[in-house]
Amino acid sequence: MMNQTILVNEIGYRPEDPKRAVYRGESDAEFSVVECAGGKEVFRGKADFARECKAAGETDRVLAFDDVKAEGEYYIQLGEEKSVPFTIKENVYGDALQSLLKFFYLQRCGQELPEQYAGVYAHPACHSEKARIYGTDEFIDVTGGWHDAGDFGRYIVPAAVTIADLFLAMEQSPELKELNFDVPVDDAKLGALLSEIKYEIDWMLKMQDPKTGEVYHKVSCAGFCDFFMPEEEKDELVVSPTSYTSTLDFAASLAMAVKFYAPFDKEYADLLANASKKAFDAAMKMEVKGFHNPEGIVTGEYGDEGLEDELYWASAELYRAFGDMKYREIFDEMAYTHISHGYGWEDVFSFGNIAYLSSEYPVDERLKGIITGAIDAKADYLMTICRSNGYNVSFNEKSFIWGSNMYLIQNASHLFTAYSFTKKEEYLEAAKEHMHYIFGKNPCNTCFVTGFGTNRVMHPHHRPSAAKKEPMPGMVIGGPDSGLHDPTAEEHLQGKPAAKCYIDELLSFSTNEITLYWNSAMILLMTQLLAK
Ligand code: G3I
Ligand code: 9MR
Ligand code: ZN
Repeated sequence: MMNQTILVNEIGYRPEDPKRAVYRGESDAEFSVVECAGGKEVFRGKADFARECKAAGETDRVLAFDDVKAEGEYYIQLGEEKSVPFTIKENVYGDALQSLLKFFYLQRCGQELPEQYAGVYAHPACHSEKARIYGTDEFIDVTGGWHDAGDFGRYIVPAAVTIADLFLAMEQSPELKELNFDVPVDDAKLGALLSEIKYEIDWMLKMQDPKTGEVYHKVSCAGFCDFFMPEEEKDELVVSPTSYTSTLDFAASLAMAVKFYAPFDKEYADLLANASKKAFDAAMKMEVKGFHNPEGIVTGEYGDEGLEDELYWASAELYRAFGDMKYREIFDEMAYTHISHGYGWEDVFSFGNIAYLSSEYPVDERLKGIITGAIDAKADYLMTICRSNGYNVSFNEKSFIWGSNMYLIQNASHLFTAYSFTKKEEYLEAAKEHMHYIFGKNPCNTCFVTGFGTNRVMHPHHRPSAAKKEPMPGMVIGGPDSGLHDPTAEEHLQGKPAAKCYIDELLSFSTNEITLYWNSAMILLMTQLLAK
């Protein structure tokens, strides 16, 4: 089914949203929108002009059917070709959002997950032993938190950007704090999401060296284990050395957390604030260098050579949270020198921009204008790419790197941010097309959120899914990577157009894995696009 010629958001559309399918066939016949039940044609239209899409190696035309608004199940037909069925209804994305949120609970480490909530992925507590501080005979308790991805490592840098996305999502849609998503809520007064994030933060706090305030980069076994359930990984846990990036990302993300927990637990919020400030001060004394795996440790590195952005983010975030001019002076100087964008684990400038623009403490108004101008300029650039292809998405041949779906999702969030102060409708519409891309309207003809759509991902690179031979639902897949960064991709994807360098195979970790921060990016985008 992965090579259909009519591509749609395989979950569906909200009644008032623009509705565009992509047609990559040759016929110039009219197309119809047909009710699944009974086969009644409810709309007829024509494909628009042909667009060459080099990134996908195809010629695409757009099928617009905005006028179809009545709630129901439909498919599109053009000649002999049919799309998969899709739904039109107001809360069409509700199940997907809840599943994307439940994923964090299902990634919990150090706790038994009962069958009542975890179904086939239920397991006894895992990784409950103390971990060796690398190169010493000292062992510390770093239990808890969420497994990072398809592996069982727990890493501070991705953890920080994950909770940052979720905090921004709750700022965008405060009702997210009240949403239930079929998980046990540890602290009812917090609500499900803040309670779930606290499980991650409580682990992060254990990763801060109480003496120096520096933050250990990760805890994992020395290498990646086989494809079994987490409690079966019995090798010694090792806490890797502290790093500049983990210490600053820790400081920034905990500074964000303070305002969310303060209304419920002042003491806990103060603890977060002190940990954040202590980490920031510690980072100011650290050597500015990226993390590299120490000898004998070969799990995920999250190494990073661009090191401005972490200080850029942390200084803005701590200024927003605490108002001390020492933070703003650092940010102002950096921003006047160089403004950039990025929300990924490697590039966190955008978190800094948003923190500065959202600050209630006084900021440099001229700088604020420069930042919003830079955001709009980047959005304008992204639109030049969107307009060039039938998917109306900001991808070109160079876009398909490891975790490309996240970068496309974050481009959409960038477009939404720019829309929020420019009100340029084209930005909002293109941002929605990126969501449609993830849910199936893409050159791979795949719904990139497990458990949803018709053309589903069945073999994600995710150890519990592999162990149970059942893809865990609600996980955003990394997507095409034209760098062919794993042996399976190298074997099967040679010569494919960049946008089609994806394979639904367990061992293709560079195209078919899942991570905390791919889910959190999607949750942020969905709350931005679905806000009332
Ligand atoms: O940013 C550059 C880009 O400028 C350049 O054009 C492109 C060329 O290929 O490379 C880009 O860098 C890539 C980077 O991802 C983009 O974020 C690197 O090549 C690529 O090696 C790097 O891959 C990372 C991967 O770990 C290997 O380090 C992924 O981002 C990251 O998501 C992934 O994270 C892993 C953890 O280590 C372990 N847990 C699973 C998790 C997901 O796969
Ligand atoms: O499963 C690991 C995945 O989480 C990482 O993203 C990936 C790259 O670091 O490595 C995967 O582990 C593979 C290892 O790198 C090489 N041997 C096979 C492992 C399982 O695919
Ligand atoms: Zn675990």
